[in-house]
Amino acid sequence: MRTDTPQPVRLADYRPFPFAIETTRLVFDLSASATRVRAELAIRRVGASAEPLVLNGERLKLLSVAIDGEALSANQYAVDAEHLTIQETPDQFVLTTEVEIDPAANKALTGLYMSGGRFCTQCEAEGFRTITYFPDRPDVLSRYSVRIEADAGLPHLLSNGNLVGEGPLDGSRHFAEWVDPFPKPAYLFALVAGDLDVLTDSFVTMSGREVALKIFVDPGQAARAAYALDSLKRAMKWDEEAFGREYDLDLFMIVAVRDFNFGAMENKGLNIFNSSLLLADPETATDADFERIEAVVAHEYFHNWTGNRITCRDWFQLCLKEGFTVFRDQSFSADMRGAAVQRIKDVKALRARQFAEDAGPLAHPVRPSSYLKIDNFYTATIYEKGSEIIRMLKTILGADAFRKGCDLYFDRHDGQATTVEAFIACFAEASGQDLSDFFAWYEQAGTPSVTITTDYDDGAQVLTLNLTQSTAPTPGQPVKKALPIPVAIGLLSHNGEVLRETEIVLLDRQSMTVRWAGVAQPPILSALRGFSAPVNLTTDARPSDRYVLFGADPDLFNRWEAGQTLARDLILARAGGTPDEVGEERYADALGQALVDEAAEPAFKALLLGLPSEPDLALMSEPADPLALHEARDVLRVRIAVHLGDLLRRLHGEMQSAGAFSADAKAAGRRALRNACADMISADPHDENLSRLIGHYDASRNMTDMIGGLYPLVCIGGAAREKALGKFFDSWSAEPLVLDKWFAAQARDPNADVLDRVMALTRHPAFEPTNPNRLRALVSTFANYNPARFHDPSGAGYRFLADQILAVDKFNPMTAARLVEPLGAWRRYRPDLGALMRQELERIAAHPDLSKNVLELAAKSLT
Ligand code: B3K
Ligand code: ZN
Repeated sequence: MRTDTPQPVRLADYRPFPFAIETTRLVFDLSASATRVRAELAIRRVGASAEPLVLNGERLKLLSVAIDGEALSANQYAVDAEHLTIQETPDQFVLTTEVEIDPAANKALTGLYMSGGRFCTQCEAEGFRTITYFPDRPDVLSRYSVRIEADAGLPHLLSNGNLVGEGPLDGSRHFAEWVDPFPKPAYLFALVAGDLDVLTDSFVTMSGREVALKIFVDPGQAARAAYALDSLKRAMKWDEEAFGREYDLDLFMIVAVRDFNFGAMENKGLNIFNSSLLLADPETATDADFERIEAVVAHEYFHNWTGNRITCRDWFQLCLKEGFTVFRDQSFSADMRGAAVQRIKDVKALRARQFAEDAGPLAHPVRPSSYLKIDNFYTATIYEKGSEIIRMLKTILGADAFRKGCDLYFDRHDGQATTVEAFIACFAEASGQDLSDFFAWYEQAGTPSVTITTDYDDGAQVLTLNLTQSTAPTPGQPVKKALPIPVAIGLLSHNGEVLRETEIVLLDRQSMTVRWAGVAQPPILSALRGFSAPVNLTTDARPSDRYVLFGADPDLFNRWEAGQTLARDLILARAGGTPDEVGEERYADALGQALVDEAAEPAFKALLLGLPSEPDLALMSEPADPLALHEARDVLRVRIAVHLGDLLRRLHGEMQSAGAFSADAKAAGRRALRNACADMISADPHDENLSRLIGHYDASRNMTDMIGGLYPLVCIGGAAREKALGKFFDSWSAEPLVLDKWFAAQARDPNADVLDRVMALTRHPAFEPTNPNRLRALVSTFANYNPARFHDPSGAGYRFLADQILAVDKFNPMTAARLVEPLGAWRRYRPDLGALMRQELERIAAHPDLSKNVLELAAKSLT
């Protein structure tokens, strides 16, 4: 065990910083192992107190410190592992510090580090303190000017804002000078230096200003940035139209790097991206990659207003920028790709990640009230549930009042670091509605359960709806309040006609009753349309009602949902030992009918064909038995593959496109349906099907089709698997992003020998644990997406994960911590499995020298 007990940071302890940093001048003398950073901070005391100046700083070698040009002697300041403290300062002064840092040794990938021979930074949330001494907190905004000096072998020297000077220096060195006119918190600082190719374009904003756009990538990769550039321009235009937000600098830059702890970062004017979320062409990227790139490019761009121009007062307000920005990027994707399909995908992701988090030991409110490491709070709850809250706000207020509230927020808080309360106040004021109850959505953890029962009075033609809600206790919150839950409800007749259009019922107390008159015949309820609130819904619907919805609900989300619910109940029944064979056949029949519906888009049919995932099923059965769920799900797959064999083969053939590749949503939808058919066909691998799948894989000309062929062959196992994997490796071993897919396909392999194979892959020469993409492709994919094998009854899967966590924690705590969650769910599993999971968590928690990041999650998972 660690001997020191790290102290949590609490929202209740927030105090403004007693000094303003009016300007920040940084001079970087770059060198791989000994970079010098000089910082000149123009500081003014705010308020009357005589508090000392305390700056954050970690892993810095302090060379000098001076006030107004006078060097301080050792007794005038104090340095510990995390701070520089100066007890007595003038009220207004310039503080100059000089430090040395070692970017080449930085494998934590936070602060200034090296990736592929170039310098880059990641400062959110608390990386800036490993670059220089500074008040590293989001409410200290300062105007930055930056000078970078480096070897000429690093031709591009980039930072935030506008380039105001560059030129040669003595020897083989050169410099660049950058000025960012917008005050910003330190977490938005960025620097990149390296040999890069650039793809250039421009965008004319709504007020007629021309903005230069530049995307920097590895030499030779510029063509692969074209889709990101196109996405950026569409996002810039969309934000003007949908939110009235215009870009504000003359230059917008994005840089792609291979070694990055997460997806991307919205640094002012200089976004830095994980190359996996920026580089794409049809040969090496799948449609899912294209889709993610479009969404993440937009997300980071949208942060320019929701995050940068208006930032967070403290890190407890993280959802202020993240939840809102996810809502904005989801709305953008819905406009680009079709609202229903996008909504289904967003809800699938929400349930898989956020509902799981909310049901476990790491459940926390969208605005938490304490943390040990803020890095651990970049969670699905802050992001995805944070976005759902904004969506509900829009549903409750209506689009016009919502937009007025946004306008007021942008107007009132521009240039500030603010709070969730201030944000909600804008909507209350703009709409005239009292939103005080709504705020509980931010403060209460856990997924609410909503139950709706109905009573139809034939004679009076009245439908009575009884709605109730409850939320189970979560850690630290034993008693829950009722929340205002918008439930979108419509009615269908038994032959699928519309009886009543969608209406929002606001369930804002424990239980309520609604009476609808004029309902001319016994109705079928279509509730929670479009997934109008992030809740678990139970109704008194019978399977026959669900089949009506599955065949005819005009709300496509609920049509999909009806199919998922039917499939889920069949799988859970079989896993629980009470299979319903007749029901399974009926489901396969209904699915077949849905697949031939001419009116439905291929992208939607592809989603219908996907059965509930194993992790989702585990969440719905307690205690979960992953192997039983896997086997029961497989039985249903086989039944569908056999029952619908001809149809699946026909669709698989029809969806093949002969023409040139297009990345648009329509073409991607056809590929998705074809690949979903291939996946289902693989459940019945007789000779004809097998040769069809081999043909699919061998003939594939783009990565979507190739992965769509590879994975079914991996599932089938045997010689087909070995051959396909061998061919894939030989073709792509020089392409890191594609090789990640090779590792991931093997981590998802459902065959019984997979754990040994995954362990062997950690010794493969191409396995680089210091690269987060590669590590996640293998280890995280296995632990999260292969439950039947991860939960091996011997506990070997858990042991493997714990060993990986401990090994990675030595150099990259942030990434190690992200691997803890699959073990944290131990209470929800079969007791024998749960005990083995717990044992591994205990082994982790007892490890000496554990990082705060991993310690926080392991400890919370155990208590
Ligand atoms: N704001 C960053 C996330 C930073 C994560 C720090 N651990 C990317 C984003 O959400 O847009
Ligand atoms: Zn974000």
